[in-house]
Amino acid sequence: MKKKLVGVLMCAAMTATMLAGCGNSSTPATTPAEPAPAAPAETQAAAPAETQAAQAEAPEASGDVVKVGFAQVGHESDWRAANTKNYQDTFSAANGYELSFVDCDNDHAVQIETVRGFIEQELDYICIAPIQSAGWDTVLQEAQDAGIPVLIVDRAVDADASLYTTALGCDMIAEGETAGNWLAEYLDGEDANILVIEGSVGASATLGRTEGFNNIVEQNSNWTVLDSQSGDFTQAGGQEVMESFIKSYSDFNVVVCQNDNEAYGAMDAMDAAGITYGVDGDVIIISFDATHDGLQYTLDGKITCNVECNPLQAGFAEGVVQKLEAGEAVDAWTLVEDEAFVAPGIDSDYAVTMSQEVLDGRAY
Ligand code: GZL
Ligand code: ZN
Repeated sequence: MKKKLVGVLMCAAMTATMLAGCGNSSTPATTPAEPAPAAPAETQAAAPAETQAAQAEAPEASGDVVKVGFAQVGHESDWRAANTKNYQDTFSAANGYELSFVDCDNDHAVQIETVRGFIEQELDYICIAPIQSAGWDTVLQEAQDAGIPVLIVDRAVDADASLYTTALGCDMIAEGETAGNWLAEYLDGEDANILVIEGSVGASATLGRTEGFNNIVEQNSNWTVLDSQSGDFTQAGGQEVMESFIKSYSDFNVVVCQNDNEAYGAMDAMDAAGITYGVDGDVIIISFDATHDGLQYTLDGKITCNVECNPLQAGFAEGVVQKLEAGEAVDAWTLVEDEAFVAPGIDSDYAVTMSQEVLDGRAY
């Protein structure tokens, strides 16, 4: 089961240093702050081999304020907005931080330069949610040479684990396999003609979900993936790709959307084309993220299966910072656990059946 981060309502005046970035998100006036959870429990070995990260040099105490830079992917989805808010709530002035937050607008070059800017400012810690997995070795080496601990958060980088202090996030391959395993359970031997709306090109979330789902496709000889194109994790992208799919294919019965915003766009496109979907429709929609609106559509039976990826990850990042501040070693990898949800009336070994109570109990 997903670890529950018990939210403690602590309204705190929020100030944060915002650096010019394409889409700076506003800093909420007062928001409930998530307490840092207890240090992440020993986690199952995942992506990089489980090794105790080299104990990074705890930075010179910069007074009592800890300066943290966060190079965020962008503002492409509801999931991203929840993730951003969680970091701003956690690394707040009230909690003893000065957060330099930059929205890198899904632009890898901007993100690399943002990290270089953090290095020049000699921040105490740098968090990076990498837009893409490739192209990180050089700037990670620069941060290491500058003695600044780097936390790779949410998504993964395709770089040697010795180049950063720790990584944390969900297991995207497992998410893709959960979607596939649920589909096999639900179809119960029926044929599947599948269209996939992928996430942003080169993002580990895209690569992992695609790999995981295809692992299950390979186990089902009567399944065909008709096409797979990137919708860039946006609603507009999902609609555009679905519109092009509808022009090219007429015999599909499954659409896999690699996040909720793409699913909303795909539903708009199918509505316009008179194609029915959901538990009472012709097309099964599988989505990822399980954001509030995504789960509302799942509760309504429009999205049949929604695989969660928990955006409330800042507490884990703060746990790492606190341990480093105390001079303690940190885990090289922290898995953020998640689960899956299915429409009412569906029993599954792989997912929780949605109800209003489940929706009301969600933290985001
Ligand atoms: C997943 C995250 C993905 C979400 C999308 O951890 O990186 O990026 O699934 C977001 O909604 O755009
Ligand atoms: Zn933008």
